[in-house]
Amino acid sequence: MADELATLERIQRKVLWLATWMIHRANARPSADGTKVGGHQASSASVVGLLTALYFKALRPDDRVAVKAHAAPAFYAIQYLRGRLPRSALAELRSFGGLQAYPSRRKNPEIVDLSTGSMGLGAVQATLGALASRYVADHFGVDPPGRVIVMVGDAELDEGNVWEGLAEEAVSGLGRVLWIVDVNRQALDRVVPDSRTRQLGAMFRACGWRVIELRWGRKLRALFGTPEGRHLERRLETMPNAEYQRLLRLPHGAVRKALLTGAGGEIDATLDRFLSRLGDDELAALVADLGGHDLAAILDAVDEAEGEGARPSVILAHTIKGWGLPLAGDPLNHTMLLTEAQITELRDALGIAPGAEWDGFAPGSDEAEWVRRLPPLFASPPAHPIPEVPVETGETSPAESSTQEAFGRALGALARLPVAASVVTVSADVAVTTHLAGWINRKGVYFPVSKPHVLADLPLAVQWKESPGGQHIELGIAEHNLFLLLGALGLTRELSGVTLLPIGTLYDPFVPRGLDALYHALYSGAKFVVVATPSGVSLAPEGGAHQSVITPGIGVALPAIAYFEPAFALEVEWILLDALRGLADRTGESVYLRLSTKPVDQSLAPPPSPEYRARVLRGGYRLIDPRGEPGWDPEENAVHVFAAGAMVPEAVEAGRLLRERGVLASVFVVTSPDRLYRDLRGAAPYLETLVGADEEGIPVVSVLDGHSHALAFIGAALGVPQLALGVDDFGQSGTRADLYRHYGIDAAAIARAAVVLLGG
Ligand SMILES: Cc1ncc(C[n+]2csc(CCOP(=O)(O)OP(=O)(O)O)c2C)c(N)n1
Ligand SMILES: [Mg+2]
Repeated sequence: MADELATLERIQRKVLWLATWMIHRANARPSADGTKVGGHQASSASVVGLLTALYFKALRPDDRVAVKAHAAPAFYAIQYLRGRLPRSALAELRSFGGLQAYPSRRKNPEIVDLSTGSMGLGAVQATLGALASRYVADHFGVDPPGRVIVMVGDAELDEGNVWEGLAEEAVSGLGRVLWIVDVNRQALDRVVPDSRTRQLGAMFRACGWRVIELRWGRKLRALFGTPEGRHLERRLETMPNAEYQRLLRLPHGAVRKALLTGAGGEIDATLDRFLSRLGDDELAALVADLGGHDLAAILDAVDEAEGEGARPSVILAHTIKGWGLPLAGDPLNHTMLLTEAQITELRDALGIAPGAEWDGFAPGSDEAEWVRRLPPLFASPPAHPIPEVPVETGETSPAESSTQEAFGRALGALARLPVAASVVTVSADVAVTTHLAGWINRKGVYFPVSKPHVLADLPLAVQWKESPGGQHIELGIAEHNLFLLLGALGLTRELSGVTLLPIGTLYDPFVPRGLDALYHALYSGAKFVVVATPSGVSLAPEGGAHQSVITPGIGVALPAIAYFEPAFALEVEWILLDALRGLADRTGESVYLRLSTKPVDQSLAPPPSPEYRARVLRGGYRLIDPRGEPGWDPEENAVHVFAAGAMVPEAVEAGRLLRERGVLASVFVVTSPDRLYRDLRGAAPYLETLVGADEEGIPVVSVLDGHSHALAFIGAALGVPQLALGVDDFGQSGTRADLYRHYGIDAAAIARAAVVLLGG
């Protein structure tokens, strides 16, 4: 054991060196534009012991780790030492095409299990990943997952989404989850407030977690066991964070006095006597003896957590930010870098010969032998077969239907088909109002353990039966959790080999509420469908706070997800099936369906055809075509109206009004502003093919139930004048007609805009 620890001790020094050196060299790269490269030497150093204990001892091949984002360099050093990264990669930290500043599954899936970066998001997505893999185990009989180990900074826990995640009921039963908090009492700018550090244990306990405190190292703990040592313990335990930080920065000769003249000013004679037996250097080292740097204590804590099967565990590992570096404990060390002189001094102190800075372990050394005997780290398993997504559901629509109802029907129809086995739905307390009731009645609600179906005998429209066999996951009202769980479910293919087809529903106005989480989930590489409904002011009486205005812009701007806003029921089914097929075979992107509760006359839709279907998926089609009619003159009386989703009937009506005035309008249905826009960069933009060669110069009116700018690119793309109509203000209550009139998106407003463009 002593030998083992000595080897691990040498390994962690190597990790510390390589992490520090990597950042140092990245900042020494010649920079053409003078941009600072940066890096986090202090944040890396504080977890060197924790990472060493995991990656060189505790981890097994089925464990997945979400590494503290700002410790990426230490993580990369470890991947190198474990033979998973070439030496050349280390030198390319933060360079174009090189290693990312923060661990990124999207960019480096061979080494990064789970992406982190934006405080709190990666940690919660990883944790919900344990729920996702439990789901997969419950439904597909694959091996139960290994541990999910999540490393976070202590100030990272200030992010509210962390506690939204931990408060979710199912999380408290995830026994394979282990969080390790790097309690270095420092944030970026500030020392972490004392109350915060003190509360942490209680906060995790309140969420049902087992809390393992790794406060002090073994030397201090041994002293604390003596009657006199208890005085030192009391002094250190009650010391405010800022004062402790100061202690770490004092010259060794000043530590004793600082300990003796603490709060109250009275000298503790017993403490004085006790300290007098220690030398200055010894005392300074002693007060810095923290549990998070004590390899044996860390390994014991990880073992202790392992024994806890029923609930998640957290290790509160106290550390020093910048441990082992000259900037250790400096309250401003977050972005600090060692100077050239300090690097040289560190190199010499660690016994690294000049010229050997990038070297790994010498062949034949104890460390090299140790690494050779370690089991492999996690690697993505091969994918299991996935059921085929059908071409159609066979469902028909009534004469009037909203796109939201069409979604509910399509999902209900899917529930009867074999592909349904792979579909899992998620909602944050709006399942019924987003039309998931039919699906839930058929498939049940998922919970990792069966719950008594207490309400079974009541004549309820939705049967809420919770069991490990259910296929809908209902969360509390937290859109961050919704998107992070979709992110987790959308990565089971990569992490467990089983492809799920996750569909999440929420009210469209609350997409921005979870936007960071959605962004993170997409960045992490997950694939899923978001059905956001209802949307826009078409939700008339509900009022401003529930009417989404800015989401079309979000849909266009978000990478890795295609935004669709269909007009007719059949289009909803086509888009949904196409999205699921893309998720199943991993050839498609995630999809965001923005739907409406507005009933729409389905007889306005074109007759179904393969060509119509293909056009819907490309982003739009021409619905009304007056070319060839007598009197149609592209230079005189022709106009193009591009309308999305719920505004299509208004556009059709505007066409009728215009015709009365001798103006002939082509009405185009935009099913995906996003696809149309992105496609503009291609060699033959689809938008241009929608408009005929004989229609050059015809002006454009665009209209959608959302901010006008989402379709405002069309005129510029076609090189014609455009008036972009939409909702450019907060929503408000009223009838649909009131609101359409007020925001200038009704048929009369569309017609007026056309006349203005024609110079009328
Ligand atoms: C959402 C978000 N807000 C702000 C930041 C900028 N930021 C990066 S690190 C950091 C402080 C982190 O402190 P802590 O979690 O304690 O990490 P450590 O002390 O280990 O570096 C901040 C505010 C961020 N990365 N993400
Ligand atoms: Mg910190």
